[in-house]
Amino acid sequence: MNIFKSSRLVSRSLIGAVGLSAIALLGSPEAVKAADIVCLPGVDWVNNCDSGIDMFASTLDLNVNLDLDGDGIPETPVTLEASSGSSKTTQVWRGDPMNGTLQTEISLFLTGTSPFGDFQIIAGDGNPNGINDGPLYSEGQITQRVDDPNTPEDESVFADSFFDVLFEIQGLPGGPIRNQSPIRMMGARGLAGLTEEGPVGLPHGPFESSDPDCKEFTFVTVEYCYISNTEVFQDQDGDGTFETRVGITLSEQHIPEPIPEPSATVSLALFGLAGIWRLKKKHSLK
Ligand SMILES: [Ca+2]
Ligand SMILES: [Ca+2]
Ligand SMILES: [Ca+2]
Ligand SMILES: [Ca+2]
Repeated sequence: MNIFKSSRLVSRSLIGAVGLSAIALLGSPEAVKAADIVCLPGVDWVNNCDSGIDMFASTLDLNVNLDLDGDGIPETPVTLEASSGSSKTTQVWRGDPMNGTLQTEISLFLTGTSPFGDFQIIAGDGNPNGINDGPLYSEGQITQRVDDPNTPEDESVFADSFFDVLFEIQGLPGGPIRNQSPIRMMGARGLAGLTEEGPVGLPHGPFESSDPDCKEFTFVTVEYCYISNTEVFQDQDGDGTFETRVGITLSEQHIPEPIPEPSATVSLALFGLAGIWRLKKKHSLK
């Protein structure tokens, strides 16, 4: 009786394991082959994840309202689409797990073309190591979810993640701009594990954001969104502190981007947005 019970348990576990492997194989995009899984998916995965650094390509969509005439009132909305191309210039350090939480630090360098010309976005202190090494230090957390027994799915296979980001944008009129208060970029899906390319290459949880400015990208693994306004400043007297308010952010979305095919889709979408902006500008000048 006992033997029968335990053998049934074993076969159930085996079926479960085989089933999961089959799902993993079927559900895994090609990117998984290129990027090794470093934090294996499964229940309580965060606590089984060793520290390391993930490197990936990414795309950023930032809308900012600038005060170009200096009257204290932002009047010029600008869409800034930045990308690393296929370069893995976005890096995330993650520490060892502590009670279901990983400390993280992000560092990125992205470029794009705005109505004012080429621009660059830098975020983080440039040294992703969990230590504050400079004025743009940007930290975050990955936190294991707890299962809600009232829902059919096991939420403990997912983790929440966010980054508190300080950035600098170079190439806009009047010099570089920075935020003084970090913006919190929230993951719009539950993370199901990590590869050496961070969240890229693994299927994660369903898209959860109800924010209309947070766009769902079906070909990527997770979207990070923020819509609350954050003021941006310039260092107009050149003393190294950014004290002059020159605008306010309207929305921001950051996408770890699988490569190579989907980048073409993004480029097309960005080209379309840039075209719309130019048309609007042309129209408003008349
Ligand atoms: Ca103004
Ligand atoms: Ca650092
Ligand atoms: Ca549940
Ligand atoms: Ca200054």
